[in-house]
Amino acid sequence: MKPMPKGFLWGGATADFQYEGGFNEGGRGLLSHDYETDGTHSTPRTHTMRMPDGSIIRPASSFFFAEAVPQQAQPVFLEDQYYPSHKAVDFYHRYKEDIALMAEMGFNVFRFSICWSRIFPTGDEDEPNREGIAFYEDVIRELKKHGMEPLITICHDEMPMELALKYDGWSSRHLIDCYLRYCKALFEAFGNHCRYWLTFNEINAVRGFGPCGTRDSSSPTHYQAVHHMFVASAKAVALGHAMMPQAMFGTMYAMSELYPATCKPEDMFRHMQVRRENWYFIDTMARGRYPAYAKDLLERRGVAGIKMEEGDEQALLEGTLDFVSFSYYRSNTVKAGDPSFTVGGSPNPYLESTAWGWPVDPLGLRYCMNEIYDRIQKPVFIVENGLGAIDEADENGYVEDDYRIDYLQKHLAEMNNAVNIDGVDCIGYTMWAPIDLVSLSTGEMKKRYGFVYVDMDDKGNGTLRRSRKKSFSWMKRVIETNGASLDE
Ligand code: BGP
Repeated sequence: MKPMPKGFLWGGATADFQYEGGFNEGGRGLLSHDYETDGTHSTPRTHTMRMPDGSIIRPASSFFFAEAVPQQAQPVFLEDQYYPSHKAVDFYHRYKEDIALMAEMGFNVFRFSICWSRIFPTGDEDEPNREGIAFYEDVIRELKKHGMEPLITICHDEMPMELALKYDGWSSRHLIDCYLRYCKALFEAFGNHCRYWLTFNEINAVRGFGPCGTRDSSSPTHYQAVHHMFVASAKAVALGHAMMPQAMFGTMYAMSELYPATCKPEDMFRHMQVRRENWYFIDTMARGRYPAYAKDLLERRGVAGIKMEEGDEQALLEGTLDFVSFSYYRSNTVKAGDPSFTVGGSPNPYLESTAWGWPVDPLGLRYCMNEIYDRIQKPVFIVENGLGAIDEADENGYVEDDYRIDYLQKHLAEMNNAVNIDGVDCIGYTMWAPIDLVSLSTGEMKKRYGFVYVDMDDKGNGTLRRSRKKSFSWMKRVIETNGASLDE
């Protein structure tokens, strides 16, 4: 295969509450995800909350599974529950070892998210927490020492718990001010060393209490909250460009490819409508205005309109994105008359699925890159892609993960085709997640993605020892050859 263009960024991606741990160290405040249990007793994973009568409720409020959280419910920690974000896999204390492992593979970029409540413990302070800043300064220094470019996610599906409890999260415009204060602190502290920034993670997929802080996750509340996130992101981009002339901004979108179930015109039309559920986010943020179809989309969702304030439209125009970044794990299929379309969609008879039921579709990645680039005409950046699988490690922690190599080889070859044959401008690729970490949707540890095995089980038992899997040396070779070895 032809190599990828010179300067292509190769690396891995993580998120703070799945990776970092140290939840009560360094002055960190509590985060919305700190109350989520591991997923072993129920899937999806849930928050633990106490009602005034003492009863415990477990609303499913993570990611795609948003349920309403009653007004009176208060988050609580129970002794018989395990809360994975508290320790995660301890990047907080092991970042030097982990970064050295990534450097050994040849990474020249590392995507990580900053924990908002490590910088502003309640989200409402005037000044940032110096200890939190110092931790990330150390991480960035370590990355630079190894020749790696930081790619920073400012907000990965989370917020300080106080902001959810006090203001009902992003349903309040007050969050825009809190977010901008947080961004300004990051740009001041890290701006000289960091070029690539993502304002939000999977903004088109987050919903409900965990990621958005809203107790009511119904569409009118949700799309209003999203508007506040749009304005916050655009203002952050404008501020970032003013403070750091070299900086490039993206927002990250969950971009499973979407296919019509058949060539029946009704299926095609329904496919277009459902695809627009994602374009709604990218079009608005990359072009700087709501698309013409927004009105119809919102009406079909029962949303009478978005409340805008003076200056919002101007802010959207002045803070458009420099590139479009996205996660790609799978594709979905949609057919007319399927009102229950969520992330699962209709089955696709042509594809095999992972142990967690995610259809594996490498060509869909090439399709998706072309689709975005054709429409938006800005560089794309693949910032998440990988295979969650059950790994069996030997006594040395070695895993023969040929299935992971197979998945990545096929996806990376299609990425290479999209660039070298189709002409898509792609900045880089960060694989999810180079070191095993906690699953976002299920809270499990056994759903592993890494090139590096971490000795820990679903309940946090284990030595946390890191060991290289077979895929580690395979990826090293891919990076050494800048992608030319993908057809070996
Ligand atoms: C993305 C999230 C990540 C990550 C990944 C894999 O949607 O941005 O945080 O976890 O999905 O998902 P999971 O961990 O549920 O397997």
